[in-house]
Amino acid sequence: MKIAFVHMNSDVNVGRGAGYVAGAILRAGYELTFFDTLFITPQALTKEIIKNNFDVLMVSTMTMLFPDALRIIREVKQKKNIPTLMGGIHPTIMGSKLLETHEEIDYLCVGEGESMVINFLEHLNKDSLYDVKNLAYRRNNQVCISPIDKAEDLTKLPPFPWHLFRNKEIVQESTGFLYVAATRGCPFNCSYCCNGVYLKQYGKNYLRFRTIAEVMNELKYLYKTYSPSLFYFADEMIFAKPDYAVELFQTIKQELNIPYGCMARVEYINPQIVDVLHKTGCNYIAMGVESGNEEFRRRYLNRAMTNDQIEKAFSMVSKRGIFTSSFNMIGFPFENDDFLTEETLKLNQKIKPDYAQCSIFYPFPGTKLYDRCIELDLIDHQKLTNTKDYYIDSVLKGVHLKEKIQRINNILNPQGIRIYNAKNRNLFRWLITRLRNTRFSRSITSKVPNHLRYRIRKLLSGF
Ligand code: B12
Ligand code: SF4
Repeated sequence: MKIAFVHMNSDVNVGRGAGYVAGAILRAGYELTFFDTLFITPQALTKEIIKNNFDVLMVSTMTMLFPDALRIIREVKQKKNIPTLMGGIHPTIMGSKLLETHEEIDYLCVGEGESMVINFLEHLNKDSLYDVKNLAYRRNNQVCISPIDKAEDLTKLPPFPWHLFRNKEIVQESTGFLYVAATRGCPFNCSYCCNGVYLKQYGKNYLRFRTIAEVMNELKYLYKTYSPSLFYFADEMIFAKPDYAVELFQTIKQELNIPYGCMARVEYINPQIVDVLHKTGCNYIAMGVESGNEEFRRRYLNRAMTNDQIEKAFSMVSKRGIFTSSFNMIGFPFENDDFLTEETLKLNQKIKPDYAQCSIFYPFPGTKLYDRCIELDLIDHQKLTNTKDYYIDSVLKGVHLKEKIQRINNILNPQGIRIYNAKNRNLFRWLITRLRNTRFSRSITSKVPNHLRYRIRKLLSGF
């Protein structure tokens, strides 16, 4: 069976979910052609699919790229009626509703796809197809959903098919970062994040950890093949089991000794963890602030950390010379959004991250804040259909944030986007260490007061 697999993509990044599902198909011995929409126009893609006589069309998509995914499926279906299966976070959160409104989609994968897709291919065109778990389908003009399977056993995942992606997607050109993942899931349920959908589907079992040996094998292969300057753990919550994170980072130090970065919630940052991060080569940490107003965060974003915790976490990390980045959001569906933004600015000015990232609230279906937007009829559906990322403007009715986000970005990052470059930084660190150890520089630095020394280090750490 010949499968056309389309990864809907809008950024130079490896699609982790699409990759694992494609990897499972390849491991099972099927013929698969992988298309990444970043590198092929919808017209050329449709042509290729028709020309090559594929038996099945599979598409992986996020919410913002769903309209484009639908267009591709529709075009293919008009010319050749092959079965279509759509998977990814969007079908997962929308469930059977998508089949009710879009007749060009035949099947949906609702939830994780590695086991499901193999069962699907084995049972396609048979009556037993309806026993396949995580499947939404039509039968006798009715839309049905089969039961959800248990969460994937991460020790049984297929090898990640890095070869399906281009080198420029694998290692970010501007930073030298290579995104990897050691875990799946997050125990929290922020009101704007889709993680809650997975929690509802799978319960606590959704949070899983790959074995450290497997992660290390992958990192060694990646290091040898792509020589990134930093491995970035884009895991939702790698610190959910702090002992696991500590062991992983120590093993990276012992066996590879190359810099790494990760995302963290401030609640997990304490002196012991920071010490481990510093000693094991953590060079970059991104932590969520989202809103500077503690009460708003707790009541409406379901994020219970205090401002004091945020301040302490950023201070502990940056004192160790680790590059810090904060995640922030504006354009919340509440009347006091301008006030909230001011609070967010104030908090960022206190914590002084090396870089402050700011996005505009986007209502993802399946989240609490989406429900609020629907209830109050706040969404401009035209804007929603045309929005492909959440840095440009709001999708709420009558809300225009283009100028505001520019202003905020200028205030938050007066030096512009400070691209972290691990290669330059390592060279720089090496030079500094060398210079610091000469008798001349020791005699000079001993005369510099402590608070100034910290400032200079902070200034230099951006390079
Ligand atoms: C890591 C991550 C990133 C990384 C890497 C993204 C990537 N391409 O893998 C980075 C930082 C680059 C990133 C960027 C963005 N991200 Co992001 N990201 C995540 C995060 C934290 C984990 C995603 C992940 O790897 N999950 C694990 C994989 C294995 O799960 P999965 O992708 O769902 O795939 C499984 C199933 O869906 C299914 N499946 C997937 N495809 C297919 C296809 C078929 C045929 C089948 C059968 C099954 C199937 O099987 C997979 C394996 O089990 C999630 C949070 C979350 N809780 O999911 C957000 C999340 C996916 N990101 C989100 C967003 C919005 C973005 C951006 C658009 C942000 C922006 N720039 O504006 C960009 C878009 C990037 C792009 N490629 O276009 C949203 C998406 C919301 C939505 N409903 O679409 C999420 C859910 C966070 C949130 N806000 O709630 N992201
Ligand atoms: S901590 Fe991050 S990944 Fe977890 S629910 Fe909140 S926003 Fe989503």
